[in-house]
Amino acid sequence: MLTFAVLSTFLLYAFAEKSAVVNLSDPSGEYNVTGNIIFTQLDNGIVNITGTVTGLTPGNHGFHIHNLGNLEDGCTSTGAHFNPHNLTHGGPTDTIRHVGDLGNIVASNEGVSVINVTDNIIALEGLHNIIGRAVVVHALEDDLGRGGVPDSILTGNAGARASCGVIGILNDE
Ligand SMILES: *[C@@H]1O[C@H](CO)[C@@H](O)[C@H](O)[C@H]1NC(C)=O
Ligand SMILES: *[C@@H]1O[C@H](CO)[C@@H](O)[C@H](O)[C@H]1NC(C)=O
Ligand SMILES: *[C@@H]1O[C@H](CO)[C@@H](O)[C@H](O)[C@H]1NC(C)=O
Ligand SMILES: *[C@@H]1O[C@H](CO)[C@@H](O)[C@H](O)[C@H]1NC(C)=O
Ligand SMILES: *[C@@H]1O[C@H](CO)[C@@H](O)[C@H](O)[C@H]1NC(C)=O
Ligand SMILES: [Cu+2]
Ligand SMILES: [Zn+2]
Repeated sequence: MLTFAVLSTFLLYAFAEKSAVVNLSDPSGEYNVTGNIIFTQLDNGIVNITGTVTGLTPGNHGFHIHNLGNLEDGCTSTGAHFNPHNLTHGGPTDTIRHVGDLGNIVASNEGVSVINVTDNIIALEGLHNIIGRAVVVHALEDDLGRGGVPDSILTGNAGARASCGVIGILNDE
């Protein structure tokens, strides 16, 4: 009986993966972009990002973790990109990037983006922990720092904030 209890506790810890969730909405009412995204930290530390965003214009849309989980003034009050190392803006596979730089999501002609990617930099614990911060989906494409305009190295020049939500704990076992 004791052996069973010890073994089942071990199995629970071995297979439980920490996860977080965000429910995206458009407080401004201008874009009507909504969605739901789940972040799961895998055993190797990589974070799996899955979910769906709807109501987008077709094509690429900047997809970032912003610094603050504050929606007091809509998506505006989520602050700048989550950037604990004070680096310049980049793309998700760049060495020089904000921790929050997740690149673009791609919407179909119906305005739907199905997300199923991984990221090596964001985390659900420690210095790169995104829980309590915000996801922002932008009206325009993120140029990944390569657009050559002043905003490229700050924000990717991705335009207005079309949807956002605060990241919460889904499972922390
Ligand atoms: C997201 O939040 C809205 C309320 O703001 C709610 O109506 C909707 O059901 C939520 N969606 C999910 C998938 O939790
Ligand atoms: C927002 O989008 C939903 C479905 O994506 C649609 O049913 C609704 O009419 C839209 N509302 C506005 C104000 O565009
Ligand atoms: C990420 O999660 C999705 C949905 O559960 C799954 O299909 C996919 O295989 C996962 N990716 C990895 C790398 O674990
Ligand atoms: C961040 O870096 C910029 C230069 O890229 C510098 O001007 C600024 O002082 C730095 N801020 C902090 C808090 O280190
Ligand atoms: C996510 O992508 C992986 C391959 O990278 C695939 O095996 C898996 O079925 C996809 N899951 C979903 C829910 O689309
Ligand atoms: Cu952003
Ligand atoms: Zn950035």
